[in-house]
Amino acid sequence: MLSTEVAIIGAGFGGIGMAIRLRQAGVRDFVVIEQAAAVGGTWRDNTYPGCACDIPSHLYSLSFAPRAAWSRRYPTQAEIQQYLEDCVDRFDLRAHLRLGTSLLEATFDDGLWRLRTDPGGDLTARFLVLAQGALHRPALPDLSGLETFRGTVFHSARWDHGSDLAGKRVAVIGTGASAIQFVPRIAATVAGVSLFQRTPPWILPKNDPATGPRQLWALRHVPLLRRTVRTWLYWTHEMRAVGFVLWPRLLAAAERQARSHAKRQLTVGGLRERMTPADRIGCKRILLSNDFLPSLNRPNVHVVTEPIARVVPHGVVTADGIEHPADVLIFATGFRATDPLGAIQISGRDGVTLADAWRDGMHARLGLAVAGFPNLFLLGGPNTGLGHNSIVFMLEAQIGHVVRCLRLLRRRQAGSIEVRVDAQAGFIRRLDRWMSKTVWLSGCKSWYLDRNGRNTTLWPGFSVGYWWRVRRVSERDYRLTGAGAGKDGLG
Ligand code: N01
Repeated sequence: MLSTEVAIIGAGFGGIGMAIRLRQAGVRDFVVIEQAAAVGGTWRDNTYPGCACDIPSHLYSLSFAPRAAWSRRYPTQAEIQQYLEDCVDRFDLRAHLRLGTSLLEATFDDGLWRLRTDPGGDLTARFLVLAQGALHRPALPDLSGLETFRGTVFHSARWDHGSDLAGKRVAVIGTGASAIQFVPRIAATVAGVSLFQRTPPWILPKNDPATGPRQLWALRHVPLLRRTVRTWLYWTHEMRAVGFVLWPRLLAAAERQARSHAKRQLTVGGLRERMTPADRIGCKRILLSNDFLPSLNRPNVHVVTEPIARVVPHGVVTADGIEHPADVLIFATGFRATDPLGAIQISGRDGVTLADAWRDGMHARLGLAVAGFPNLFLLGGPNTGLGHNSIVFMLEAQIGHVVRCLRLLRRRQAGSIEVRVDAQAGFIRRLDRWMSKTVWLSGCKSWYLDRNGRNTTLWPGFSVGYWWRVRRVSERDYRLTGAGAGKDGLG
């Protein structure tokens, strides 16, 4: 059986960032297990037309792997994917990658994680880092009659590039972050779009200028400028947390801006009413777009707000009995963010599985560690997503914490590290208290909430506050046991 010091699951921002930091800490014995054939995570999966990020490029990248040559303010999917591929080469990570390999099961036994993968058989690791993130399992609504549909069906995160949409009647379900990006791109070539909207999103303008040649030159040659831009972007985004987590009423100004954006952009009668959300801005993710609302004015685009009753062989029937003909059905219905593990079975100390521990919803101390699961770390775990700033900042803070945990173990010559039950319980109590003040619990239904209505996805505070909490590892919070047998690095 093969053995390694650290097994990282997932090769998105979290997994690649962890691998870079391990190498920089002198650890050479680690593998990155990735089910797909390439790195990139959600940015590899989402290849739909117009896919781009809504956090600026210089902030949506690893601080320890800066890149000057971003083509515009907000990175496109292709650029982010290329950036992560470049990171693999720049930090010499290729030999550590096990692409096309799925983790099926991991069991903590006798101080080691025993992993079963497909293909690849068995592997043992002292430490297991789950870095799959939350946006990798497409959510597909259970629509009656779907199996009878005769046309092409796919999810926006599994875009069927072999299917030519030109001249087709396309039904799109959902008006979230993905749909608002691809609908304007396909609207001009398809025969028609029926856009099924359950609740409308709040949309703000996207100020997305291309990077000019002089700017590019300066960013390439003046590293201090790049760092200053990043710092400026970080703090201007961070300030927005005041409205999200402390005083949602402060978001009223953003709501006014979104209303006037819609008023300017929607010219067809009745659309403004249908596109005005009833919930408070920020309760669901705020979207940025300059071209989505104008695309709804097109004569071949129809916003359908009547609930879907069923799918029939050649279309979608709404509750009012109207059939909306379709040749292609695209689900833009998001991800199973509150159930990221799927069928992967993680069994900790005493044989308890993570699915059991999370039966009433996901929880982890600081989103990083779960009591009963020694030597297991989560990146992008429960309650570490952000509504206002870059997730990459949170991932970097977590990666730093994991390296500090490994260093502590090495210093204490211990074999395993596990978060204490009381430290975890105290944290969850505080988290729920902080969460109760946030805009995300102001009454809307969103993918941030689990089936019990608990927000298990977002951090209910400032990201700098998160960084402050994870910057140190304390033995008050973690229990160290056993004798260490580490092989390399972290001296
Ligand atoms: O998914 P979503 P997404 N019947 O969950 C609707 C990141 N991301 O793929 O709002 C009918 O936002 C649902 O309706 P409602 C980003 O974090 C980022 O677009 O629940 N409709 C909603 O309209 C984002 O938040 C970027 O009422 C149904 C839509 O489907 C996250 O990924 C780009 C339905 C789902 O929207 C997910 O985005 C893309 C049903 N049964 C993604 N079920 C950027 O950085 C769901 N809906 C720009």
